[in-house]
Amino acid sequence: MNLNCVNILKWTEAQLKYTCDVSLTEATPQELHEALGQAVMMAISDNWSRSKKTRMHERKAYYISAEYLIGRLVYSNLFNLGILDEMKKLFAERGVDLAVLEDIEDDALGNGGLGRLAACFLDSAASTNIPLSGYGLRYKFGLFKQSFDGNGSQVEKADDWTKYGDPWSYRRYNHTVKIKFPEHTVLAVPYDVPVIGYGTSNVGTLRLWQCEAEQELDFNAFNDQDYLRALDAKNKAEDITRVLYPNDSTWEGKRLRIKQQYVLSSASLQDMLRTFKLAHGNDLTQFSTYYAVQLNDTHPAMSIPELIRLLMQEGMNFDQAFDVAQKTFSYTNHTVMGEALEKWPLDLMRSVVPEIVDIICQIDAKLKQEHPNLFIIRDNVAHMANLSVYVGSYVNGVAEIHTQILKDDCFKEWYCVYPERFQNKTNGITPRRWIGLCNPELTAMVRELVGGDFLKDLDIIGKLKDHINDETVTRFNAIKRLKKEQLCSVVAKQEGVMLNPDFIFDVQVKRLHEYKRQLLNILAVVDIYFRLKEGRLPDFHPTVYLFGAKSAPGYARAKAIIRYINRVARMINNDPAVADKLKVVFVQNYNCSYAEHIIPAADISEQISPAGTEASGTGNMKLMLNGAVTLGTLDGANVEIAKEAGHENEYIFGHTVEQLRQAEPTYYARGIYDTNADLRRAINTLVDGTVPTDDGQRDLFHSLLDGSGWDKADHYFLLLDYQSYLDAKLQANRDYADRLAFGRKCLSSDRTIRQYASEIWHIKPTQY
Ligand code: 26Q
Repeated sequence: MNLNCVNILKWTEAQLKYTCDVSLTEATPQELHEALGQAVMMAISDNWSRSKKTRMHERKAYYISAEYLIGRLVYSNLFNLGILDEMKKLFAERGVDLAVLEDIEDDALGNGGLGRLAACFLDSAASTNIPLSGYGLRYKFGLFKQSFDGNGSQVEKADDWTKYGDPWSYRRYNHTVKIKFPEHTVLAVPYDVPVIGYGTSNVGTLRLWQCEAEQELDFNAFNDQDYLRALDAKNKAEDITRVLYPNDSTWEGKRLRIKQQYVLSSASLQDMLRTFKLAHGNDLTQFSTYYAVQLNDTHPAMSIPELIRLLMQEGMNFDQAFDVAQKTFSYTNHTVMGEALEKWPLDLMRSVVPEIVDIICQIDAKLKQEHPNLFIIRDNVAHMANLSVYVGSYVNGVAEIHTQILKDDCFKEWYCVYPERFQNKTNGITPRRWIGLCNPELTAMVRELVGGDFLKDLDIIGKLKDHINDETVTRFNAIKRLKKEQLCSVVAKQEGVMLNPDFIFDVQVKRLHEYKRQLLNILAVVDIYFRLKEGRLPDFHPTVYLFGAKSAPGYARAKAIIRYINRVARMINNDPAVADKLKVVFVQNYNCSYAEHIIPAADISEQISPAGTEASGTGNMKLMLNGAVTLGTLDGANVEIAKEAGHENEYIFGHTVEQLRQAEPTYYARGIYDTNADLRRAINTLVDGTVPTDDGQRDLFHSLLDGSGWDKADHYFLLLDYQSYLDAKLQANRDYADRLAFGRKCLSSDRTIRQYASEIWHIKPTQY
């Protein structure tokens, strides 16, 4: 895109003058962000409207997702426009360091992997000219902000991300739609966020819905001096999109969550029907000819009955509407864990969306007629995943091994009946944010070595292997060292912990969950600590073990793991005997922006879930792209990474899916505890007072060794995989030397989105 940076600077200055009456150098970071954002929005407006118009009559795809974890937009937008460096220079000449925008908060409208994937997909679609738009919810509060108290406990604070404004969206009140519930009708007001592609003039759109009341103020109540009641309707409507649910692994049957999902579904489909009629007229049987809709997990699955309802309202009969819905929708599954699958009690659902329940019942009746062994409704509970497989064209998993498990286990009966519907689409990441933006130093080096723009075609990074020699290894190490220094100053500022950039940086960053086994990692660190003190690890290369993770606020065990890691960190960091060998740090409020500092500095990437539990993982890809070696199990996308990466970049340990299946029936965790003295000593610190602990760690101890209630001991096989994990961890530590660690093949979301476009949505890129 040919943008005039000088104009953007001038517009920024003008905005600052007439909205805040300040000059460039007087402006706060927030004022500067607001003004610069508005200037960029002006600069792209022509391209944005041209992109929309050109596509009006074409077949398009829509991504419906309850979450978009887009992170901070200001740098990535300037980067994708190709003007980040020039704008930095221009501002610097005027005495303003654009680094002050590091204070600007992330857009954290998502929990983790699934939400970040949605954001990567939008970036990739825009950058590869694939006609894809996103629909989502504009939560007033995004994912909570995390800090740790003196106890090492997680403390949550509301994330009021728009408090200084939001320059990256336009409110489009004229496209507001109404959403009906039995007790009230609310407005869904769209906010449009431009999705700026890299190396293209194409601008995509993310449309986020915000709930508002039809009548903000009840004047009768107001006149009666009943001020609370006067605002009742306003609050009740705004409550729906007030806050993002902070769970990412256990499903909770909450009324408000149904309301959110229904607003997302109904508003998006009403909007699509409106644009369909504008472009193609009133013959809605043609809807699926022009629109393909991807459901990001089952969170938007009510879209299926809602489309059927809307089409019937327009005069179609059930069978016709069913047929259109089936051709329109496809569903992506992101988990194999039963407790995460959405199962709505019909009574609860009926009290919120009665007409939707009626339609689900009709769909279920049709299914049971065709296939008596399959079900959507059972025991008065609606299984949203089954609904999505039945009324959809395709269902996909997010890594090869995950898709195989869907076929073999989760949807076995469905796969027998509809084998042609099942596909794999291995996740990917956008190389723009995850190397171009966060690691400009490494980007410059790779560009020079492989020639051509690997940010547009990540496959050419494979050419790097022809360039591994003493000189490139030295350059790579200098860059890694620089990124560690940069991270050290961030960590010093944010956490008050001093780290040494000469240490190995061993990193585990992802949501906190038992299955992700942060506890396995820290137990091994405790073991290493004791061994170091005994002088049993003479050639140990000094290492920082860095953790970043948020726990769902109601997930007691995950919170107990956080407290334990923090207390272990305090013990180790205060022990002068290991000061030159070992540091542990758990950073607060791990989010997209923190990731952009941590990932380029990592040497070792911990991907240690038991085989068969992590659907894909995407952090694994980001770390590999920045030259970290993977310490991981054969789980999720690790399997595909391992196949391609070259064994020098991979430390694989632990049981495979097959081996776990075999071991499970007779697995006895306590047997391992009894025979492995080092492991026993580490586990005992959960209860023996070496580390200050509480009932939470006592519960962890028993969950590992005894199980509780119906839960088996060591559900996630920490003890079973322990020895091979420790061996691999120490091997990686010993091997650490000067080398250029680089996956030969990296997984780009450009490739993923191309595969969705051609194999699921049947759409082609459109050039401008
Ligand atoms: C559901 C109902 C009620 C409240 C919350 C939820 C909910 C919200 C978010 C359930 C799950 C999530 C998020 C899941 C998620 O992030 N899964 C991850 O998706 C990534 C992208 O495919 C994969 O790489 C990860 O393996 C997977 O864990």
